[in-house]
This record gives sequence, C-alpha cells and structure tokens, in this order.
Amino acid sequence: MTGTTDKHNTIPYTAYHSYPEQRMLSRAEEFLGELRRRRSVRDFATRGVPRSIIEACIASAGTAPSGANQQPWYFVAVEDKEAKHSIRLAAEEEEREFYDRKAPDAWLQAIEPLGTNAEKTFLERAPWLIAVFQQRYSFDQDQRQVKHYYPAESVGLATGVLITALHHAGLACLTHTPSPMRFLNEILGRPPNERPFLLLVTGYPDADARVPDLTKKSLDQIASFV
Ligand code: IYR
Repeated sequence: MTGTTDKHNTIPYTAYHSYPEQRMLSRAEEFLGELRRRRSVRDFATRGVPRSIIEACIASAGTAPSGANQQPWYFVAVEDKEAKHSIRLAAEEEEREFYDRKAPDAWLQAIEPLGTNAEKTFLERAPWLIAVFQQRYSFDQDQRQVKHYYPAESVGLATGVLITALHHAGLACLTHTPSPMRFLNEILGRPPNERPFLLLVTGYPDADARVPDLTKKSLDQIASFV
C-alpha cells in the first residue's frame, strides 16, 4: 500500500459510499443548487432555534480535516441574552473605531456594496451566536505546550463546514469579524491559547430580510483545468 507507514494503527474504510457516475453528477449539481441559495444574512428574526440543531451543526464542523488531526478549534454557542448584549456592546465599540478611524478608505470602499455600519443589531436579535476560537497551541498531560500546525487553515476549513451545515439545516448565518475580538475571551471565559477566529451569527432570516445584490464569480473565473 502507498502513502502510509506501518507506524500507526489503521482500520478498514468501510464508511465510504460509492455512487454510479450519473448519480455522482446529479448529487454534485443538487448540492451546488442548494449552496447557491446561501446568502449572508444581517436581518434576523428573533424566533429561537433548538439547541439540538446547533449541536449537530457544530459536530459537523468537528469532522473537518486539520493539521496533524489536532482539531485546533473550539466553539462557544451563545444563546444567553446577557452574554449576547455584552458581545454586542463590545463589538460595536470596536466597529465604531473601525468605521470612524481605523479603516483605510480603500477598505470602506470595498465593503460599501454590503451596506454595513457600526450598528450590530443582529448580535442581539439572532437566537444564536457561535464564537469560533483557534487554539494556537494546547497542553499535554505534563502541562507542556504542544504546538499546533496550520491552525488558521484548519479552523477555516471547520468554519466552512459549519456554515454549510447551518445552511443545509435551514438556517441563515453571517460571518462577522469585529476586530480585534479579544473581548470574546473575556466575555466567554476562554483561555489565552485560544484566539477568536470569527463570530457566526445564526437563526432565521426576518420575514422581510433583504440581502445585497451580489453575484459570485463564474466557474471559468475561479478555476482552470489542465
Ligand atoms: N467588521 C466590519 C467591517 C466589515 C469588513 C468586511 I472584510 C466585510 O466583508 C464586512 C464588514 C463589520 O462587520 O461591519
């Protein structure tokens, strides 16, 4: 066998499913159709979402591949009103600094089509906020630091799976990145080896939710085949 050494335990890969090529193509196209309906939403309804749905989506994120299988992610799902209020206050403070002072004109121009501003009502209206943390290192049994490999790539992959899982479940979400986000460690009681990666806001779209009129690049703009 290729690509493996005998220094590790292996088990037969029995979970694999194969499909006829016709079926593969229809599955791939159906999945594309479903993903094309995904939009980042900022207008959320206040209707609650059962915790079990959020749990299953986070468990999906936990299936992502990661550097050395170190799984350098941690998710805090926030439903508590007071915690969401604290997060909104802290995020809006950072955002005001961003929009009024820190952001270069080119950046403000780039996000202008999104119509965003420093007011983050969705941080309180949406039923769930999922704070995604990146563990830059962990600790072994002797409390020695263990370096993590490719933590940003790994957490990015897991976040992509999470966004896809939420959409697949029938929820809307928004990737939100107030910067800096260290306040999340304090509010959510996470340790210093965990760096906030982003905040996912999730729930149902408001009945009259609107989204920016944006398009995605076409396949030939994003890929070539050689
Ligand atoms: N973090 C700010 C600004 C912002 C930045 C990017 I890049 C966006 O794609 C959207 C917004 C905010 O959330 O408003």
